[in-house]
Amino acid sequence: MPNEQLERDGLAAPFEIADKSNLDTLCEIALELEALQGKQNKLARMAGLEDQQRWSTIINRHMAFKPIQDLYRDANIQSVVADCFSTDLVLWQTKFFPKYPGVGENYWHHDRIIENGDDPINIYDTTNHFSVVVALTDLGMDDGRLEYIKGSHKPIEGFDRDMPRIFDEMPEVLVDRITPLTLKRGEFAVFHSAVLHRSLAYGHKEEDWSPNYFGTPIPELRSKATREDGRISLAARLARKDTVIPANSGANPAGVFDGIAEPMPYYEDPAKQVIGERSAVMPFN
Ligand SMILES: O=C(O)CCC(=O)C(=O)O
Ligand SMILES: [Fe+2]
Repeated sequence: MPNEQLERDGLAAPFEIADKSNLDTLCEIALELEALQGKQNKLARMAGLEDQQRWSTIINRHMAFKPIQDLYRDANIQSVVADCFSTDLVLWQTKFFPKYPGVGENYWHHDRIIENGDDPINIYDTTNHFSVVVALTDLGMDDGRLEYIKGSHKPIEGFDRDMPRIFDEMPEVLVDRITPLTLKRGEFAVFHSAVLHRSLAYGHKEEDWSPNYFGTPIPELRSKATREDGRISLAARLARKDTVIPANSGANPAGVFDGIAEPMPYYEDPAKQVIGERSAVMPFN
């Protein structure tokens, strides 16, 4: 049965997962992976690799961590996705979004990152690219809240969609469509991946917020925040089964399909993560 909200707004929510028993474990996985990345990035900086700051540890860990797979087998996620988008889908990307005091915003963007192989993005095709976002903790108004542009899965008069995937200034014509998406722990939303959305800097009060306002990371606040202070969402991207997923978008950052390689080697292309030259011998004198 078509979901009226999804048809109209491009997004449907809130739904509730059937089994919440894994939520704390999922948070723990996200936080440990993020902490690991922080350490790796610090070491990369100390090695002079300023331009090699990565966030690969929090992307595509569903092959390595069974609780993530179990989440996507949840009876309610399965039935809502099947009702809304039908079956024969693949999950090709997952990403944790941990935020706590001092963490900045995620700019306006859409999740239609790929089309089919190298094909150009076909933004208004509503048959094939979908997103699911699950609240692993409450995602409230002040918790780095998510917002989306109602109806942006369809052409909107006066809005030219020929623009970068990520941008910071919402065109005036769309400002009155900005809609908060708040979710309680264990709730989830589904949306057409073309729907424009963002999340605010953590801790912004609504009265401090105005369209086109963007917070920046505040390192002093961030370093004081404890892991329990924040919020975490987990986003997944789905595509029709026969979609050709480009190798660098749908890869396990650890290398092989179900690998858990920690720490992560800093390779541009995970497919190159085959250790060929092992020798540690270098000229001495
Ligand atoms: O939760 C967030 O901060 C961002 C989520 C997001 O961009 C997504 O669900 O695709
Ligand atoms: Fe997104």
